[in-house]
Amino acid sequence: MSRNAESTAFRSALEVIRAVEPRVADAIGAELTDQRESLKLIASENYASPATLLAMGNWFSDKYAEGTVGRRFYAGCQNVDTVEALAAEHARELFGASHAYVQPHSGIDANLVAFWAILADRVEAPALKRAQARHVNDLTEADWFTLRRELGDQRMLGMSLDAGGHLTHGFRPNISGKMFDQRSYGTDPATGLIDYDKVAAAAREFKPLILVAGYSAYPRKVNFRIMREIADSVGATFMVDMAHFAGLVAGKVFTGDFDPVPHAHIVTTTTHKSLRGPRGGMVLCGPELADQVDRGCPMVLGGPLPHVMAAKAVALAEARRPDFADYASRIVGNAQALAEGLVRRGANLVTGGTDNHLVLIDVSSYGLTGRQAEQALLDSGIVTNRNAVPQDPNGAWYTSGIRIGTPALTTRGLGTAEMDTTAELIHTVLDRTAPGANADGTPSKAKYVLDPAIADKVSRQAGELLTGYPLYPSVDLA
Ligand code: DSN
Repeated sequence: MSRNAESTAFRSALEVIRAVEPRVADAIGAELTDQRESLKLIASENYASPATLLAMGNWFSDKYAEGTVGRRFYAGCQNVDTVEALAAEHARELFGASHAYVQPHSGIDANLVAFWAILADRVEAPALKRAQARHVNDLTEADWFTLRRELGDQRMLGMSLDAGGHLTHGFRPNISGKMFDQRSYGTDPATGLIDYDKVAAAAREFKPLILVAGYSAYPRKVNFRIMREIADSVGATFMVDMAHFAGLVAGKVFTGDFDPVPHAHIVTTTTHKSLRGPRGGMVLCGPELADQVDRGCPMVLGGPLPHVMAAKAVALAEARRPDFADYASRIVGNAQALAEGLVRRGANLVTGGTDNHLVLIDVSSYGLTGRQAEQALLDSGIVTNRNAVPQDPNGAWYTSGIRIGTPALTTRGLGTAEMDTTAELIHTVLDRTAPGANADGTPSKAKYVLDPAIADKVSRQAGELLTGYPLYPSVDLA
């Protein structure tokens, strides 16, 4: 696609928007400038292609399409059928899955679809059978009461939040924690790694209906073959949330025991992280759960977003191209170079390094909380996010960690040499930042002291690093 065509498309779109609400057009333009100028190291973010972005901005947004391909509750869905079928086909081919459901609007939605598909299969279907009913509407009041109790009385075992698990894997502030009786498995305090024997022991003791694997802040691979064996040994359904590392699975960096698709009963993901698609979710499964998964809407989802499904189809088609595998392997090479650069300069990393796209720095060795470090880095033009580390004494708000990831910078084209420079910039900021104090002199977990001259210098250096790697070089809004 020519630079001209993409520039014209985005410029024209902004002109049309500006005619109605110029402040929105300005904010869209400003967002591009901000993204172009910052060293984005947020592990869960990326830059979708112009084709993916443009596929979302159109009249598909106007269409209701509850139901599934060829079986809708609304008329006139033939074009939505086309894009939904295409997105699902690309997903199946890309991941080697027998079934793909591309309607979830986000990762939490994908997880809810999976949880309720499992509950429908493991709890509701047997209850219907026992009552000799075909549909929940056919149950007596008493049987319905019993079933509702049973649905709300199931167990889930997932990775603990401070070991890198995700809020949607059964934690109380999230709906999943209110639905399930949840227990967590953590990581070995000495190595920071998952201890599979301990997971197996926890599964034997707790006997969960669902064993969940997947993470948002664990810098290593997970052996899904072993996790499946553990699930099978206690009769649990094995679910993997691969939202963070779907791009590494798609790009065949995670294969064999580390590819969740052949091992899990059901796999969920977002489409916008390392997979580099539009914001959204997706569920993959085998034939046993396919019918239940397809009931995601209206079970827990509103009408599908056809414009986003169109963009999913485009992004998944991109991920099937051979250059995506190269991209995925560069993500990991860059994360490892970043980790090595940080360790060489004295940083303390959870597990000492990384096998995937993310690195977790324990900033307590710099005398800082995650919150202080996050802000000091932001002042210096480096965008990261604070994150708890295992057994974090500062909890989930202040934290003791900084999570950094390489999918976005790798999309821009930065390589291992630039990652070493990035490590130098991060280390400089953390090393030169001191914890601050409250007005009464007590230590603060949020305030910090960083010489503005250092922040400015690092900011300039970060900008220089990016000049060789323009973001959306095909898009000129001037
Ligand atoms: N917000 C995403 C992340 O940063 O990991 C997942 O919820």
